[in-house]
Amino acid sequence: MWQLYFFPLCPFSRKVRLALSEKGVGYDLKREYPWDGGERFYQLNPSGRTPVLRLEEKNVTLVDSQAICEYFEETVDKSPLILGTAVGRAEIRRLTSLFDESFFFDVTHPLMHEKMKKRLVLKQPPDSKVLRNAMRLAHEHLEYIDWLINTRRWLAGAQMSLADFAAAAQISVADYLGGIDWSGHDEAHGWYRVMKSRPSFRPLLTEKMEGIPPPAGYSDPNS
Ligand SMILES: N[C@@H](CCC(=O)N[C@@H](CS)C(=O)NCC(=O)O)C(=O)O
Repeated sequence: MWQLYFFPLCPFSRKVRLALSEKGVGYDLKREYPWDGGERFYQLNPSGRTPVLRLEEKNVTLVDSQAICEYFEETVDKSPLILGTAVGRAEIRRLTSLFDESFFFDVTHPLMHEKMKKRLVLKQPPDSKVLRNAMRLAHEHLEYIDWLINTRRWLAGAQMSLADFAAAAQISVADYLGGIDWSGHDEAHGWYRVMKSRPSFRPLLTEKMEGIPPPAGYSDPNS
């Protein structure tokens, strides 16, 4: 059985969990907080980052959410997530990396640092200026999602793809940390509600990070 080293507010672990669930791949969860520096974890991944996926009986370790998702895309036929023509697959990869990199850098990471790491590890108050800037940038990203959903059925085209899961994974962590304001973003909000109502999303929405309760409505697929 695969074992996923993760923590509840790691957006990249969420992306992997959504992809594994959509593809019907079973796994056990092992909570790992990178800042605690577990020795076994650093042996598996010297960069000290989650997610890490390990198959002990075959001595296989997979690191990096995109490498993990591509591995299962290549080895499991069910529910293709990087699909369509070569041009279509390039668009899926472009948007996946946009959310993994830009959204994470602009929105998720500053929120995680200010509201999670400072609270749990550094014991410092959050910087309201950094939080305001992250929320401003979140609006810009949501505006882009509004535009995408106005022009196509799913983020990267006619079919649901890894781009939708990568984006929803980032947004779900930002939402947990109170960084998402949907006002003025009806299209993006409608798309996110659909993502939230998928069976693959349910376990993520009911999971809590110790010491940080989510806001009201976070786990409700209709809100
Ligand atoms: N590109 C990597 C990024 C992984 C990453 O940045 N993980 C964060 C958690 S969300 C981490 O473990 N950071 C180390 C730390 O916070 O000390 C992926 O897609 O898996």
